[in-house]
Amino acid sequence: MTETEIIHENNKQITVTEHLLLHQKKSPAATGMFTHLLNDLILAAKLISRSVNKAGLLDVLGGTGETNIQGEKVQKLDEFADKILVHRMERSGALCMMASEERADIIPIPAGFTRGEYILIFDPLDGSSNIDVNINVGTIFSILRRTSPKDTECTLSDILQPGAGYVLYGPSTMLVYTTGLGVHGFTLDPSVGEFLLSHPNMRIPDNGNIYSVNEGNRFYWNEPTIAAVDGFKSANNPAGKPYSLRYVGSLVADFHRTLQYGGIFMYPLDYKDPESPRGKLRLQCEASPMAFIMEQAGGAASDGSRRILDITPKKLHERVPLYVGSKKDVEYVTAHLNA
Ligand code: AFP
Repeated sequence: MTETEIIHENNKQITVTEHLLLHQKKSPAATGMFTHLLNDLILAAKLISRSVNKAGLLDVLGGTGETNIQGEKVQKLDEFADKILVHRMERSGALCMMASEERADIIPIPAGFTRGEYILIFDPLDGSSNIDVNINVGTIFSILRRTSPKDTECTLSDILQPGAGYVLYGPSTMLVYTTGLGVHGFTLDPSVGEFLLSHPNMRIPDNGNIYSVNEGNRFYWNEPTIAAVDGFKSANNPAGKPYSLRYVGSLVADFHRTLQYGGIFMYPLDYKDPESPRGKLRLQCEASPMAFIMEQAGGAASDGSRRILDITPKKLHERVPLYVGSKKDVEYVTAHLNA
């Protein structure tokens, strides 16, 4: 029986660790370090999931009173998730550095811990302003591999991206990841504490019938953006009829729906600051991992003129506009933006 047949035969019983090992076998040069790294990350995700699930019962709701590097209010669970990830991952032995959406600078691996060749960039709890009202939040991660020699300082220009994924803390907790061999989704079975394969080989339809955007920002958009969004409400679009609008305001939730049903999620360029129009979402810890996943599932991701995965970051916490989803829907928007 082939590996794929084994997965399909027993897919409800395959744990994420078994799945990772099956994929590891497909890369003869693999040392197992990447699998080890993902396993540590999965444990951190389970710990975060446990606290998110009990958020209303523990003293973890509300803000810390602090503001992060993005100028956003830090929620107690943001801080908790960030600490869990840093604590676990600095001990993994697989990383040479990390970066978190919650921290201004890169996070070095402290002296005394084994260093590896990977870089982990994460948003520990995306959508955290939704926690207090019990709406889905998620952890997003991107795994880069250093391209510079091992005995030199690790920098953010080390940009090979062998893996990306997210954990969605929703009615059930789901892990969705790619290592460049398709996109696979796992659901946490709390009774056994394991993520089990529930969504093998996820594919997005070529076009959908849902658009997702914060239309409250319309006043700050340029004309091409308004024309594209209005197009989704007309019959002049890839589906040939008006789309439905869905917007949670948690990227992981909006992205996960888009990945499964098709359509498009957008956070367009806006002119809130007329001197410097920009997108809201962070390139390295939000746009880039989601773009990798979306392309692996057969979709597309653009900043309006460039493929997200072709953008070389100029600094940590760089923001970009994001148009991600079904190929035809993304092309439809970028055609408006570049007309
Ligand atoms: P928070 O983590 O501050 O809730 O921000 C969430 C987010 O980065 C992303 O998850 C959403 O898609 C986006 O912001 C929502 O932004 P708006 O509230 O401006 O629509």
